[in-house]
Amino acid sequence: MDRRFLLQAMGKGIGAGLAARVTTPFGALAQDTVTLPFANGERRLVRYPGKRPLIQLTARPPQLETPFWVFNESVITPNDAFFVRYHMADIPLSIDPEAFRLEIKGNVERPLSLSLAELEKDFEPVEIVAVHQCTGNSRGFVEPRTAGGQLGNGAMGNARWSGVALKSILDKAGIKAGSRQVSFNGLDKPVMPETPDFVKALDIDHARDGEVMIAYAMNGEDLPWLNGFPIRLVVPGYYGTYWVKHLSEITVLDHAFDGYWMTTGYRAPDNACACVEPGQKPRATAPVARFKIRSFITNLADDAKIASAKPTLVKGIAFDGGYGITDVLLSADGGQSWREARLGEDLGRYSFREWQAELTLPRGTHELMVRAINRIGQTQPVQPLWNPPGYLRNAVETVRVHAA
Ligand SMILES: Nc1nc2c(c(=O)[nH]1)N[C@H]1C(S)=C(S)[C@@H](COP(=O)(O)O)O[C@H]1N2
Ligand SMILES: [Mo]
Repeated sequence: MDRRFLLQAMGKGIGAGLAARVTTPFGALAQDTVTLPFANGERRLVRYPGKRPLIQLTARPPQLETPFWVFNESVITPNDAFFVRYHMADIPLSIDPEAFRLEIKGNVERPLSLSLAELEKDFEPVEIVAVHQCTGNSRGFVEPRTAGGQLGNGAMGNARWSGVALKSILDKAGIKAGSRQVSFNGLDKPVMPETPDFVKALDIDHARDGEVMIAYAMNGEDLPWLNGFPIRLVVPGYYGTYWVKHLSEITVLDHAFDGYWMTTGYRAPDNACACVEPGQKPRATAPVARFKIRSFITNLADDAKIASAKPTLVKGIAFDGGYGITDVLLSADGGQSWREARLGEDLGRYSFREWQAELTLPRGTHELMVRAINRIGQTQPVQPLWNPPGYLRNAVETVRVHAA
């Protein structure tokens, strides 16, 4: 791939956005927009370099959401369909892979400056299938509504990530005693000097748990530009805010990192449900952490027409914070009775888990509900939970179908 060419294309793509025509399993879209099922849900479908037409939330910075039908096509989300989220409009438009260096510094014995070639050759490669999901995924459905990107359910995806364990790199640098956190910075920058740079931090034990990784490939290819080329942090089971893109600086700290994106941004109520009564303020907050458990029906959209009195295939996906999905349950009677779905192939406890079932329904309109259960007994609430930033949505999902 010729990076410089890509960059020129990016320069043109940003802001301008190439509108596109797409065909979906739910019918051809004759126009260049989709309407997400909530107020002010109309969005353009826009094609960025390296991406198929995706749902555009903002142009500066680029924020793109995956059309939901993509999740019905494969358990792995294709790179060109994967969602994109940035906070800073000054995203890198030129990276020379030869000159690129990852710096490891701070409270370490031996500061390192690693080239991409060294990352790939000097450390043992690791691989994991893991869901990546924005903390604000599905915010558009939150009632009462909250400020922030009004996303449908497409700010998530599942990929096979290849790279090196962060632990191997930290071991090579030699963490000094008394280290508490590790911070991560990427090449993107704020446009205004007042805006705090996007920097995230993990506790030292989490950073060296052997699972957190620095990925240089996604689904067997270079990371797409907009997903963090040439390397990004992958924090399995944790909300996407920690998955720093275009990762260029790792700093070991002997104190808790006090940057805006840890102390103010991406915090949720510090209680068991990470929720408060709608409209209330939490007494205390904590940085968001592991994914709440979720499950979705992917092959039937709202108002789908199905045949009555004979089996209809219902299929979808489930995932959680990494404990592992043990059951997926479906209800067609408002949650009074639930029947078990069959789970598909197990690609690891951080992956989407496919499931399917056949339901035979009488004539009429039915609300199909899906919920998942994981190894530690977590499941979704039927009534959605609420918090001021509209984070962590995981209510039981419902799809209305008409059987005739
Ligand atoms: N450098 C950088 N990394 C970042 C961000 C960012 O703004 N800049 N946003 C974070 C957030 S909130 C999310 S949800 C994910 C989005 O990753 P994606 O664009 O690959 O889907 O990146 C994370 N890493
Ligand atoms: Mo996010």
